[in-house]
Amino acid sequence: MASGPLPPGQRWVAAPIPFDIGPVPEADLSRFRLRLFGAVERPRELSWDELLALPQVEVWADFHCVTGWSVPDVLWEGVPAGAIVDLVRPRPEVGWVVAHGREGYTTNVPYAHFLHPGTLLARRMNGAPLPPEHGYPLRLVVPSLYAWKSAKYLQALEFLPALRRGYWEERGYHDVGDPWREERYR
Ligand SMILES: Nc1nc2c(c(=O)[nH]1)N[C@H]1C(S)=C(S)[C@@H](COP(=O)(O)O)O[C@H]1N2
Ligand SMILES: [Mo]
Repeated sequence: MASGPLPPGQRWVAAPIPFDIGPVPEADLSRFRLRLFGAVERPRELSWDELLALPQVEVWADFHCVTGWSVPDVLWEGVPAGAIVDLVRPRPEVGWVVAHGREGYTTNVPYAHFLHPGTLLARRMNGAPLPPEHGYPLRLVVPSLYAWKSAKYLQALEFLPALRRGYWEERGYHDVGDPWREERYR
């Protein structure tokens, strides 16, 4: 629950600053689908109710944006990434996960970070449903990496053997993005 130390080159702020490549997309839980596909044994498409039936966790984590701000002690609640792994069974050659946002955003996450115990598919933030501008109804949260890897408006996770760059990575952001190593750009 306590905030960790501040990664190099960061400063604390009170709340995350919404950052989007486009307008916040509309959301309708009755039509929600999360597509899980790629190099997996069992591709799946989950409805909102099916997502709620999976294991749920609470994760307290600091949130580090590559532009220099960090938010201490964000409480996230949702489905641990490990439950998704158990469900779809990624093939042994998987090395990357590409997260897709509904508005077209993508980001590539190293599979090793996806497997970190703190990584989750978050439905709630600080005790309430995700606010629209923070990813409603679902976002990936990867606390071990800079915030751009935490894709909002999550609609699909794609498991891949080789690196395929996402939106910011194609534009020069780091493929991994570890804040402790200051992996901002490449
Ligand atoms: N779908 C989607 N997810 C996204 C983005 C985006 O534009 N679209 N921006 C990323 C970036 S660059 C950052 S810094 C964080 C910001 O999270 P926040 O908007 O909740 O503060 O979201 C990340 N996730
Ligand atoms: Mo960002």
